[in-house]
Amino acid sequence: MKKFPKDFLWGGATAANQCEGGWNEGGKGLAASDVISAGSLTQPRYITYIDQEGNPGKATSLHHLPEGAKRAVIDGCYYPYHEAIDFYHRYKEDIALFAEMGFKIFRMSIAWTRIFPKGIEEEPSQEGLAFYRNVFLELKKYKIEPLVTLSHYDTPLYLEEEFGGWKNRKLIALFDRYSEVVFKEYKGLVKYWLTFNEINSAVMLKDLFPGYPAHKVKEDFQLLHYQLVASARAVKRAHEIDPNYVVGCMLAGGPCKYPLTSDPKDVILTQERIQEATYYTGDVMVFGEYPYFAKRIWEKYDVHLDITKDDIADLKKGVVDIVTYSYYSTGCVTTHEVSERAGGNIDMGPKNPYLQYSEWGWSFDPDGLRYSLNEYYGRYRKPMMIVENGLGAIDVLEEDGKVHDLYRIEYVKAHVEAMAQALADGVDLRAYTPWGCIDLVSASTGEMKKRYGFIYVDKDNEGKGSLKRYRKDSFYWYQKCIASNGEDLT
Ligand code: BGP
Repeated sequence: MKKFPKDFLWGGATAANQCEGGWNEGGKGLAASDVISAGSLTQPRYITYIDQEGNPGKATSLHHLPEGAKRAVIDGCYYPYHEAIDFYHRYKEDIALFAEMGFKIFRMSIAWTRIFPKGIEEEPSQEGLAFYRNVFLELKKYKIEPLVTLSHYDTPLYLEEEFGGWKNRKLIALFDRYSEVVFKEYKGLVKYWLTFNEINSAVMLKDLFPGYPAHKVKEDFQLLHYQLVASARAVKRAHEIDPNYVVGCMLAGGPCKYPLTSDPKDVILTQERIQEATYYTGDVMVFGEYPYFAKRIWEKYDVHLDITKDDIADLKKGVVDIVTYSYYSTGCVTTHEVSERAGGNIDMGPKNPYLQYSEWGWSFDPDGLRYSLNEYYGRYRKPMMIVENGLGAIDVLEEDGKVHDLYRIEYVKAHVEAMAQALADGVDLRAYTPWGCIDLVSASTGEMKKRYGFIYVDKDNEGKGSLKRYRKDSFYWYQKCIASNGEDLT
């Protein structure tokens, strides 16, 4: 099997809202994610609000808020992101643990609201800038490269409420100011950047929620367009500020859909779904223009994009340097009737009879990683990074402080082997940052018990616990994997 390149970047990934906490500290403004409650596999997370009469209420993201209601933090509701795992105060301890595992790279995001609390200020918050500077300096101490996402499901709440979020073209300019500030501020401390986390997920809601309204589908394509322009502008600006900056797109999943049957109708539908969900977005970011099949998609959903000449020029100029994506599992597509559906944060379609599924219904498919790496690389021919991957599972902290997470070791091992195979295939793969390298709050369910980490954090779904960190068995396994550059996987 092909060896990993000598300078392969092993590490782990997190996002500000899911791990930092300190939601109202250091001058931070409210993010849209700060008003989302906890949920579970069976119970959705709610957005909380105060209505016109001042009464508190809650609604799922699919429902309209009552006329005049404003999203807000309400009494008596538990918000898992408010404290999360308190990385805000414990980052030194956590980074020391990452260093102990041998990390070469650490993926994290900047909370826009720490830099511009509402998103509209003229001047950035010095306190917010100082926080990330200190985190980067701490990483530097251990020679760990930061890989920084500018926007990881974390838009300032003010922009959502007053501007309608990314449905409004004005956000492009505001994002431009934010990205310019951080690119200038952290020059010399950061080399690798990602613009929007899982940017293509914006147009995947229609597949995930049956009955998703047609007007929302149109809105989603429009807001994705504004994000694509904002992303392209950020790439251009990054290169102007520092030609050494390496900026990537970050896509949700890969072309990871299989036809459920060999019925050509299933094959065609699978191809269409991959084009819609993945290549529609990826092609813009890599080739600088919408793909040939975009017109078909716009016609299908009756989308009339607000797209200007300047947008077209910006997209052309802001093509990414690297292609990165999150990979957890694969899905199936069929035109036939099926009963059992797979789980996931994006539509995974019917269950695949050849795969095993986690407690949250996500499939275990390391071959899909090799397959998707080849598919992406074959199309884009840019250096690749796997910036999320992992198994969300329930762990048991034993009385002696140990966590025997063999299932996680097996999952990661199989995916490391798949990456080695993709390297042998000739894919130019540069980095691997498994998701939630330290336990953090689940994005889909808001739970703590859905854990991904090599480091256990003592905290439960209700927010109780000492927040103490423990090394799981997988911690030592990954340490050995990194030390041997992916050769010792025992
Ligand atoms: C991705 C998100 C992450 C992360 C991950 C795992 O879609 O980029 O933020 O949370 O999925 O999902 P979950 O936390 O729902 O298990």
